[in-house]
Amino acid sequence: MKTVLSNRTINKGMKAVPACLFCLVLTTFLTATASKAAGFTNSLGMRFVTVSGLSNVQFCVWLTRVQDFRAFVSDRANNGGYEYTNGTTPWIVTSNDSAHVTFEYGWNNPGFPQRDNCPVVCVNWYDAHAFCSWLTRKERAEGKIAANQTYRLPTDAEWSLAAGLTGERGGTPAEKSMNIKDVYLWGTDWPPPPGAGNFGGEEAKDKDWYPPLRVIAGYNDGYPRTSPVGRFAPSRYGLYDMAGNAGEWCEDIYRDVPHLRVWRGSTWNCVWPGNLWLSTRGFDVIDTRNSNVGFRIVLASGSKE
Ligand SMILES: [Ca+2]
Ligand SMILES: [Ca+2]
Repeated sequence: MKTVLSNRTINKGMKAVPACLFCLVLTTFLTATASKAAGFTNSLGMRFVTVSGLSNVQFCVWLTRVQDFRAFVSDRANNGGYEYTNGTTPWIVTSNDSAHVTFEYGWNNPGFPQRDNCPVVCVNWYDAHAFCSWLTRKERAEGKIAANQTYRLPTDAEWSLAAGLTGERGGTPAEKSMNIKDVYLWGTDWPPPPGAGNFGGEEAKDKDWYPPLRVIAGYNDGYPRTSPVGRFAPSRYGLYDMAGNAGEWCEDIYRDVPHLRVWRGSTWNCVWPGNLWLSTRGFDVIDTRNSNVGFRIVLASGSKE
């Protein structure tokens, strides 16, 4: 990880009996409002909540899990011919070091054991898009979501808002990266307080860890690689793993070349304070698969894409 994190370097509706048209309209409005506030659970059991300042987007509280991605890969009749081995071979990250390996590795074998409820990793930006397209088609057909609702990756700006990061300056994600210093998801303390997230703590230094690399002294989260989603303190909006566990692809170009895409939210192998600042962006080539990067999806309204 260099400046930035590059793996190469480094609830129910209301019930009422309306007595008039006004009451009917009001009841409908309140029901919709209550449902939205309570969140939405999709056909895969992924839970979505609203974020202050984003009226048309709901964020999944979890990173996309292995079990979610498996549902996509397994649905051969409807997944658009998704073929994992058409992409680049994956990078298996052992710490801040990484190695290119064969297709023996991948989303279902990232070089360490994965539980079904751990975040899927070794997925590139195209894989994440293919998952979103599949899920949108599937749930529109099932009537689970409306015709104007779409699953997609968050934008870089949406991700910042969801993380509670405001006041950023700069145009591109590259210009914004690391501009707000020493601000973490949990505040400004270093090292992280217990239970803050899954990072490169003392538990990470096992036989596969790159020997010269330090870990976060005095911090032990119990998970040397990925951890099941939802195990650590959530953000103010109830989103889990916004710091640590797996990195999260976003829609945006990192800077002026289209093949470099942003990812946010730090990873299980982050050990340097700057890597955990909320303003810090990661980036990678669009077809890169890393064992520390996955994705979080949003449900957007107002698009018929
Ligand atoms: Ca850890
Ligand atoms: Ca994360």
